[in-house]
Amino acid sequence: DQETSYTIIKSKETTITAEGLKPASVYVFQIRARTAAGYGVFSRRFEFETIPVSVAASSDQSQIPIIAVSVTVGVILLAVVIGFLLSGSCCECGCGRASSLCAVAHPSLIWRCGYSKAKQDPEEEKMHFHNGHIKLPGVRTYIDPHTYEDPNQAVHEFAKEIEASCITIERVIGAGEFGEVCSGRLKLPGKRELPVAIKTLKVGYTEKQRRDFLGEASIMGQFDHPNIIHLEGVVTKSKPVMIVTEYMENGSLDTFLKKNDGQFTVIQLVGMLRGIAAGMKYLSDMGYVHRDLAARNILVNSNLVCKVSDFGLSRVLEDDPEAAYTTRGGKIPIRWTAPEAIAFRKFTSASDVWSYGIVMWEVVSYGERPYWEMTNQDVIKAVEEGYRLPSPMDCPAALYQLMLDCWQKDRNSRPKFDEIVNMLDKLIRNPSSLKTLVNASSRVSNLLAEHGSLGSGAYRSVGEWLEAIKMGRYTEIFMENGYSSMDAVAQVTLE
Ligand code: ACK
Repeated sequence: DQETSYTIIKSKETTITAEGLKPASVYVFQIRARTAAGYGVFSRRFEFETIPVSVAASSDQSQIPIIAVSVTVGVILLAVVIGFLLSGSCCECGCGRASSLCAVAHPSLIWRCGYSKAKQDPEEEKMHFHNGHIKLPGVRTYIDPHTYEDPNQAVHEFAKEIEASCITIERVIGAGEFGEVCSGRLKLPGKRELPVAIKTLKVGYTEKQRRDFLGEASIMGQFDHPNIIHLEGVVTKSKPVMIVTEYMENGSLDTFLKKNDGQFTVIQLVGMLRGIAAGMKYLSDMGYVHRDLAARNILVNSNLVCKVSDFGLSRVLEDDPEAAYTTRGGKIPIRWTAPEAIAFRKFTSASDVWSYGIVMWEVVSYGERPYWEMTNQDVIKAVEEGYRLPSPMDCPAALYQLMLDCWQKDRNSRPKFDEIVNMLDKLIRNPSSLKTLVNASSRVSNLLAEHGSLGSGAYRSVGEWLEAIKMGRYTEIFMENGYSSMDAVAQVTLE
């Protein structure tokens, strides 16, 4: 339950020695087997505590081999047992697959087969697990394409192969990391023609690029929800390799909102947010953590329906121009990411909820950039110190409160996506609840409260203070309204 990091050691042997352990620390070991059919379930947790440093230094260190031997014995025993289970009849449905593949083919048997949520991080040596949660019979679970030895098998398990001759490309609508994004039409035999978006893989790709490119289709193909972008299929048997999805007439949400600044009713905005929350609830129920939820990764159709898009593995973040390298080497879209995910890569549905709060703020402020021109480092520091984005202009108080709830430091205190959906539904059913807006004076007082050092002489001028809180552009307004000294600013009250 503590904020720890996790390491995976992959080995072809049935023994490993865990080296470089810290003294006086508790280590938990879990073991799982892997065959060509995929991963088995994790073993139960085995806990070991390393000896304190003073004992380690004074003793003849004879205890260290004991720990290593205990681990080794545990590994051997578990590898044998799990290996037996995997090769044997874990799957009771008779399909002859190992448990993880059985779960794909027969989701209702997940419980019986004891399927464990697959990892999402392609970096196999070191990775973090997401909160494992118990799956109920009949509940579908996301399966990481990496659990397939052959990525081609994964893509064909989850995505339909489309004949290139069924696709007409009409125009280029954008550029992705792997190639152009086009709009066009899909005419499958016996079906009516559909407008589609087509992502292409540029020529001269490497095998890894092809795998990563199609990885997105393997993920998207597992989802079936009105607020998740729908995969029509893939073209892999001819070139260029393509991913074909439903066409979203209004493109990505951030650009769409900027283009239509101030044009929607509050109910329309809440309707968009409700859709995104419903899509995210579906993903979190499936055990999928998005990690890059932001308005730029939401697509909007002609009916203003918002759909979550941009699925991938490490690629999601590689592809995102907002993602920056952290000191620990991971690439993270800082402004949208929860502090625990930035600090120790604890990506969970709760960190997706934090990002969702940022998306709410983007939507209500019509595509404004979160934290404006603050640098990533300043954002990290400010958020760590308790600073939160102020309410957008004309924001219903209930929506701003929900944003603040999503930005609770303690991730367990944040609302869950189903609670967010319920809350937004209530607001939509009772539009008068959206009439109370966060007023301008409390917007200011939030800023003042966050920066309590106001009256203490920390700033020599109003301009310096506003610069410090990244609000320098308001200096003139303060001056014009008579707030020309820090003493005058310190007198500002809610009233
Ligand atoms: O803002 P946009 O028009 O919406 O520009 C980007 C561009 O392609 C690069 O990603 C657009 N795009 C991506 N997927 C789709 C889709 N399914 N339908 C319509 N436009 C899309 C996106």
